[in-house]
Amino acid sequence: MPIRAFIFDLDGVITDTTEFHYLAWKRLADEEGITFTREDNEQLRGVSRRESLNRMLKGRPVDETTAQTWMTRKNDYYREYLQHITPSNLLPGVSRFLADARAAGLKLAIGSASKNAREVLDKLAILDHFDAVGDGYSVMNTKPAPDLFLWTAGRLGIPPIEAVVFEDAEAGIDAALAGGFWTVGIGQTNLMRAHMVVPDLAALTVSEVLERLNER
Ligand code: B16
Ligand code: MG
Repeated sequence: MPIRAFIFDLDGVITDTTEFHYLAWKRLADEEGITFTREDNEQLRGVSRRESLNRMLKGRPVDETTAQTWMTRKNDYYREYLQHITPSNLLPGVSRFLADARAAGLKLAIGSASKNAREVLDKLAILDHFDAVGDGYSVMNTKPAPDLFLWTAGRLGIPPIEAVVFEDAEAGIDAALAGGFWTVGIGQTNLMRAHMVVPDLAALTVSEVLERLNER
């Protein structure tokens, strides 16, 4: 099956908002007297806001009203940091990679767990580069469930076997594999289940991806 589409995770693949998520959760945690480190933050990569809160709480019980208030507060802090995002926040190689993929005739989409994905893409000035945007509003079941990538591929009209998912999080690689997609792991984290792993998109060309995955 020829590869006809690329689906990109946003945070950690296109731009690095992980630091902003960290600062926002850290602010909330400090205010509430909860210990929260950068290592703790690594466990939140790619998982939903709700699951992030659960992981931050590490079993500490909070009632539903408090949980909702805390998630709103974290998101308010996060959105303050987002105001500083500009096209200079694109990760290395992203602009060239997207342009080359488009020139190769591939369909392009975003598959992000974030409810702020459209705003981030807008601030990066690349929203119009994508044929579809799957985000935190698109499906109920979040990564590692395959639903978001399946929804996004459906919007493109491309079956999973003809699409590659680029992900920086284990939850995202597992979601893509569960959906029957090809996978490229991005970054230094432990993404051994991915079909290919590279440090960032600057280390990869579109033809390399197509050649290596079409061979398999
Ligand atoms: P929000 P991705 C994910 O984005 C982040 O990696 C994760 O840390 C965050 O909790 C999640 O989005 C939800 O974000 O609170 O903005 O809805 O990696 O799937 O692009
Ligand atoms: Mg990510």
